[in-house]
Amino acid sequence: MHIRVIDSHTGGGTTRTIVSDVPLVGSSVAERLTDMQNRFDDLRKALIHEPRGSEVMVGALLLPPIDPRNIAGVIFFNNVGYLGMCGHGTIGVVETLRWLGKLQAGVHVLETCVGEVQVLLHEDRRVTLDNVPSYRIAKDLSVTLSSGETLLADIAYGGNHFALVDISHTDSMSRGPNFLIQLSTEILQLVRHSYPDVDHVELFDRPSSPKWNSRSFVLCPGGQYDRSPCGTGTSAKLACLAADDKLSPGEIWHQESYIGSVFEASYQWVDKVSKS
Ligand code: PYC
Repeated sequence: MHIRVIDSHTGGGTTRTIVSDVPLVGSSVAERLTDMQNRFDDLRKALIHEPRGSEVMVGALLLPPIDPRNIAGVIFFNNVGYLGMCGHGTIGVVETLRWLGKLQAGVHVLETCVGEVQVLLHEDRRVTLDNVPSYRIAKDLSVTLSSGETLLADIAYGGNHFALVDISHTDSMSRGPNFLIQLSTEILQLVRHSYPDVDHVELFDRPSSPKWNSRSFVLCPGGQYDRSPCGTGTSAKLACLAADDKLSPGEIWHQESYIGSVFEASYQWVDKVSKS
């Protein structure tokens, strides 16, 4: 079987887009995802695992759209399974479609297994995306580590489920990625007792420059960290800031990644009832 893929790069995050046809069945992207899990999971592993891939990579399988007005369907995956949505991956897919000559500047809609995502390809090749509705689920969950230290986690959804933890009162961010992976993995295991859907952890510290609002370290489900600022994680962060009245609708938030790349984000209320 010959599979054609195109790799792209979004603020440090790699996206491997499969552009060959994979004959999935289903009348929604979620149903096609189930078909992929049942019949083509070896393809996911072959494309993302070494020696062809790497654990830091996100894969994106392009599908014909269900609604012909949309540009494509997309299933995101990584080294251990499937993602509801992926912000850096969406930007990578848009750039790949542009590079293939299949997308012009303007507004387009991609179908993901958690809903439609509107994307704007700018004339200068920047990409803006309007993510699925995001919301906070819980505030200030106490998480006591084996060291005895207690941290507070917010639980929020931004296309994936996140535990968000402020570590700016500690020196953790300066202790290197191995330490941060260990810390966030322990937080993940503790949080999942109460919130089993959570599969990403975001640690927040002060930014490296006063131009940005915050710097994050994001643990992904496969045990690696996101090199990009994490689009779905940034949406989860904005949901928490909105719920706490710390950011106004339309106000810009600059989220810096662990490696120093930056996403610019803002929000609008869809349904204020979801505020917790
Ligand atoms: O950008 O949303 C994102 C993302 C999720 C996992 C890795 N990147």
